[in-house]
Amino acid sequence: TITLTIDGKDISVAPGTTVLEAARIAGIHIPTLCHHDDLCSEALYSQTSESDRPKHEESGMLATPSSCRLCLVEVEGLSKLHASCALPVHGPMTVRTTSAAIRHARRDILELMMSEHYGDCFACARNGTCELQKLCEDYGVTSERFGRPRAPLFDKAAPGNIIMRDMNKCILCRRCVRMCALYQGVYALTTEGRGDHSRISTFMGREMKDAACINCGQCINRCPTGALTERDDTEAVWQAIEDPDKIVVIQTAPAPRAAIGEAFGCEPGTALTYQLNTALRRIGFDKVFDTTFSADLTIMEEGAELLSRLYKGLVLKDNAARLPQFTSCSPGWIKFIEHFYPAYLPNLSSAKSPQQMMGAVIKTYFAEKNGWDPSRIVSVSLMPCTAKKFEAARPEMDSSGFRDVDYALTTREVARMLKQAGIELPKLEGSPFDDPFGVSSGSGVIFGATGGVMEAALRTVVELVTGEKVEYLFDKADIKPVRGFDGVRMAEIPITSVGPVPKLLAHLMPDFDWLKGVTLRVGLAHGTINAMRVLQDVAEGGPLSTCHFIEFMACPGGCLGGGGQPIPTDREIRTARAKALYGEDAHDVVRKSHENADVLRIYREFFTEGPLSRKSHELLHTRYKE
Ligand code: HC1
Repeated sequence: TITLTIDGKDISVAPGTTVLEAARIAGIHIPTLCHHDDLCSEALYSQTSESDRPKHEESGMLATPSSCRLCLVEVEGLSKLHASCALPVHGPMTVRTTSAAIRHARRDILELMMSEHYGDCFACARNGTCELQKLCEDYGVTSERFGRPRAPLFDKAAPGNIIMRDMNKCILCRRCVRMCALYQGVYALTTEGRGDHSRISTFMGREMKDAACINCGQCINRCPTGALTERDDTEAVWQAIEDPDKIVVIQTAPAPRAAIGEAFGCEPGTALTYQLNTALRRIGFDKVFDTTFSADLTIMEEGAELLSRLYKGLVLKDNAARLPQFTSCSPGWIKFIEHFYPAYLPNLSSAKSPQQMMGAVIKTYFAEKNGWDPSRIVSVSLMPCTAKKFEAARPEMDSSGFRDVDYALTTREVARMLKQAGIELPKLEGSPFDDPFGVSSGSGVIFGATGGVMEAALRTVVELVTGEKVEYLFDKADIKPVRGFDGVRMAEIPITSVGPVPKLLAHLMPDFDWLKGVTLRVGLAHGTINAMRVLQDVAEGGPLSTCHFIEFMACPGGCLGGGGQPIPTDREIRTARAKALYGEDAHDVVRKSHENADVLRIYREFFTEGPLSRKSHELLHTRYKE
């Protein structure tokens, strides 16, 4: 290691560490708009594969682009100011991060940025969370020394996009480009032009809706300004709430409950599940349902599908039953496989996502139970995800004769609605979810973290097959081998004994004897660049090709790191949110999907022929085409 001194503090770092990173390690803040903790060299080292590294190094993608120049520092013995993100530590150095010259230079840079920044801060979705706005405030940028554009320089995104780009607010930091390439492997965004003519664009300058974008929103979550935002659906939802003829219901996904507090000043990882219910009723929703109920329903259908595929493949030798089965609840992942790996579409579970399953049973089972006309119901979802807007609008998602979900709102949009209503969320009393979708299991809650869907599926499948409590194999039903944040993971669960086939699955197979002695192999990937690695491994007959079931989540960390979550989101924040979800699971009375009383009731009252029956196929399953 090398020891350097920053602002009088000695710090030992590995050679090659940048001065900016060394300062961060020492807890010394240096302002920057192009660096992001998810895109620092350490994070990227674990994120990029060895084979990809030379390609990324050559394109300069791995290094902070050093484009904003705000991280200027003074180094003893060197005459000028230096951008600390581009200054590697190669020997003992003495660095100052603050001085009159540094402050003036930073203010000059901010004033120059503002001279090209067209946009009304008050009308911007990032007002209050904009990093540029914050720095202008910190550095006293109050004048328009170099002027301001009086008219937009670029057109705004056309209607129809889910990811909205406003290049009038772009500061060319390239966080979005690097995130899309290095974490998602999608390359929907690129930098075009040189020097003064540089701009962030897409292939052939297409609108995002026409580019090979998966709508994951990871670019939005890294953007320092309002140049990237999601389509705002809040006004349409307010209108529905105001309409006396409409019954407006909302379902809340697992991940937002562990994150929405951040928008109200809470520490990351503060779970506000029940306060959120109270708040949503207060702003006018008629019913608040728990998406974790339909996550449990998904596990019943997807678990039954896995057993059915295994039976057809291993016993009936039916090659049409494609293995490994892939999870299908992450809409960014679905779009990724549709765009880039369509040959693997038959591997996708046909189960709709919990969002869509909930939508389908709201407008059928729930409407029937209450004697309500489904055309009067407006079904809204609170999701951590921008791609859920795309999923809700997919043409496949209306098998009940109505759209399963009418509006998918992100965590940020709902936080904004609550603020517009003057609600101080953390101060509210909690209240329960509404019947008949109010019971959740811990399994449904952990869906929001990478590995959660797999853990939920294993708790149920292992118990249904063996007839024994999964606790025999895993202490407290915590299936730790599938947890964690490694980008690609694998785990094995041996089936040493089998029980009789439960009544709910009796129409699918006569017995489980064929499973005795089988070792269930499962895989996991989060961030679509890791999904790509898994698919390549499967294609090449590598270890993951021997898996029976693989969970894929488009966003780093799973839904808790979704592109619709509060900004900022980084590794530390994802870890805190995961802790909150696993904490809620650990304290839940019901922790397994097949023990959820509301799920068992819907199979008694509505899907009476069980999972994978004609009716469940019609409402709870779908097919994705090339
Ligand atoms: Fe997710 Fe899912 S967990 S996809 O990550 O399967 O968005 O939170 O709601 O649908 O339950 C997202 C989260 C979410 C669905 C569930």
